[in-house]
Amino acid sequence: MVKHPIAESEITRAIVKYALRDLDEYSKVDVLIVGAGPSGMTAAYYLAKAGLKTLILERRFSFGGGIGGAANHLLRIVVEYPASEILSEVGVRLYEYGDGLFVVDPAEMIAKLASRAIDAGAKFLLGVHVDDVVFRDNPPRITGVAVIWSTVQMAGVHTDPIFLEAKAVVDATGHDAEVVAVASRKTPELGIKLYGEKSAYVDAAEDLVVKYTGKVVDGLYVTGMAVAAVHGLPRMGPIFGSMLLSGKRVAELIISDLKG
Ligand code: 48H
Repeated sequence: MVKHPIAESEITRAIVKYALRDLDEYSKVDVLIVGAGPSGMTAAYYLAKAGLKTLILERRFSFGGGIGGAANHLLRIVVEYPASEILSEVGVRLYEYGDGLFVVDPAEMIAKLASRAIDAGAKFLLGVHVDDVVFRDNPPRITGVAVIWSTVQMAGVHTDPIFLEAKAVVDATGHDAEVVAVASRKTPELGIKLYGEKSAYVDAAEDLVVKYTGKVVDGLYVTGMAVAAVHGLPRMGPIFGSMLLSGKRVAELIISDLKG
């Protein structure tokens, strides 16, 4: 039973109580993923499923990254075998086209990847922009990220960030590899080099992105399109198999590094 009249101040107190509890609880996690696109959400699903405390930070107020824009606004995307198995696992319906290619509804893919990651235990924070990393030397490594609210970042006003710590940070920010880029630019002693994404070559890109998925420096891993940016690999357009396989691969590597 709702107690009437509902006091405005109680709504505020309820929000503050749980929002601050979240920041307290998730200020230090096992794995912190930046970006809730296909690779980040797939990684979050497998990491959380393996029992790792997993936080995913997304600067928009929505999930999905590049999935929703689909193929030049034609509202379908393509996934090939065996990445299609990942979508089957999370309950996304596949429409067989032939030659191992499947057509997928992007809205269904966004909803089901996000919901399965959350059900597995991953925590999403939306509207959070990652603008820097936290590092240590001797040995050089990444130990966390600096965040500000996206609205503050968009307003162009300066505020100092807050810091979140993690045993592993995953750059799943897509084409610009924003986390690796800032680490490389601001902390050259980490020895990180960005080669920049190449033009389209679908068949090569799909294999190479998965192959090069992994650790960039201790504590920092890369998945999805950010792999192409870091390692100078071709793009692949609206076929999403490598994004899913890369998310799964980065999760497997981190699970092995953290749990042995
Ligand atoms: C917080 C951030 C920040 C930040 C970015 O672009 P995405 O969908 O990334 P992937 O790699 O999982 O998938 C790429 C795919 O969508 C794609 O673009 C393909 C396959 N292109 C091929 C081609 O040839 O063009 O998602 C990245 C997410 C987005 O939601 C961003 O808003 C978010 O990361 N993000 N979040 N802090 N600094 N930077």
